[in-house]
Amino acid sequence: MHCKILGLPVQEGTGRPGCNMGPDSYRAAGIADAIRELGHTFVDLGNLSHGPERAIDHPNPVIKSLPVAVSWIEAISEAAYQASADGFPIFLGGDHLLAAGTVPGITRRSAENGRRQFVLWLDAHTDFHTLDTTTSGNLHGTPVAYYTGQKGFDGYFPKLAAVVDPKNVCMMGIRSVDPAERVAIRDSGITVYDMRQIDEHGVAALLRDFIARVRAENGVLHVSLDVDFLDPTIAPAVGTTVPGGATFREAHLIMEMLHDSGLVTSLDLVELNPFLDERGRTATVMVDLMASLLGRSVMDRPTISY
Ligand code: DIR
Ligand code: MN
Ligand code: MN
Ligand code: MN
Repeated sequence: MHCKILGLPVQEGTGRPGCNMGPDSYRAAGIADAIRELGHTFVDLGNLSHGPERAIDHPNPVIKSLPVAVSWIEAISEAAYQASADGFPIFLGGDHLLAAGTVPGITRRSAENGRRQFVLWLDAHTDFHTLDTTTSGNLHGTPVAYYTGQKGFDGYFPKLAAVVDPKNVCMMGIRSVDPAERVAIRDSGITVYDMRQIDEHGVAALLRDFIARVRAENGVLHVSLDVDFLDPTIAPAVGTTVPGGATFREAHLIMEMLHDSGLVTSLDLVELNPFLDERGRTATVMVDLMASLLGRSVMDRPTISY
C-alpha cells in the first residue's frame, strides 16, 4: 500500500490549546518507520494551513472560533479529496473538527468512483451536535451531524458535495452523549455501540456485523479514531478524557480485524493533545494502533475473512 500522512494542526474545535502539536508528536513517535517496517511505501505531505478567515456570525452565542473552523473545513475537504485520489491517506490531527473536512473530501471521491462511503467512528462522544444544539460551543462536537447532512449548517459550514448516509455510520466506544445529541441520534439511522454493548457482546461480534454490511454494499470504509475512545489510563493526552474507555487489547483487536477486512481506505487520528501527554505514551499507543490497522500482527494467521 502507498501511505500518505497529512498533518492537520487544528485546535480551534476544542476549548483548550495543544492539539496543533499532534502531527509532530506522531512524527516524533516514529509513525514513518512504523509504516515502512510493514512494507508500505510512505510519503509525508507535511502540515496543512487554513486559508483566510471571513467574518461570520451565528445566533448561538456560545459557538467558538466559527470563522477559522469554516476556513479549516474548506482547506481540509479539498486536501482530503486530493489525497484520496490514490494511496491510503492518514490524517494526523488536530482535533475532531477536522473530520468535518476529511470525511466530506473522501466521500466526494467515493461518490465519483461510484462507491458507498462508510464511517467507523471510534470515540467516547457522538459528535452529533448542530450549530444550534451545541452547549459547549466547541465545534469538534459537530462533525458527524454535518457530514451526514443534518439541518442547521446551511449558510455557515461549506455546502457538501456528497453526504454520508447515516445508515453507513457506526459508532463504537460511546459513553458521553449530551441530551440534544441523544434525541437527535435516536432517529438518525446511525448505529451506536456504547460501552455497555461492548461489555455485553465484545468488540469482535459488533465489528463483524458492521464489516459484513460494508462488504455487502461494496463500500469503502473510513476510520476516525479519537484518542478518548481509549481508556484514559492508557491514553491520557486528550482534553476530554472519559473513564471506562476501550482497553489496549479491545482497540488492537478492532484494528487487526479492520486490517483483515481489507475494506479500510482512509484513517483519521484525532484529538491527541501532546501538552497533556506523559513521555509520549499516548502518541505511541496511537501509532501502534495505526500499525495494527496497516497489518502488524503478533503471529502469521491462516486467512480469515472478517
Ligand atoms: C461535548 C464533548 N459533547 C461537546 N464533545 C467532544 O462539547 O459538545 N469531546 N467531542 O471530545
Ligand atoms: Mn490560524
Ligand atoms: Mn470526537
Ligand atoms: Mn471524543
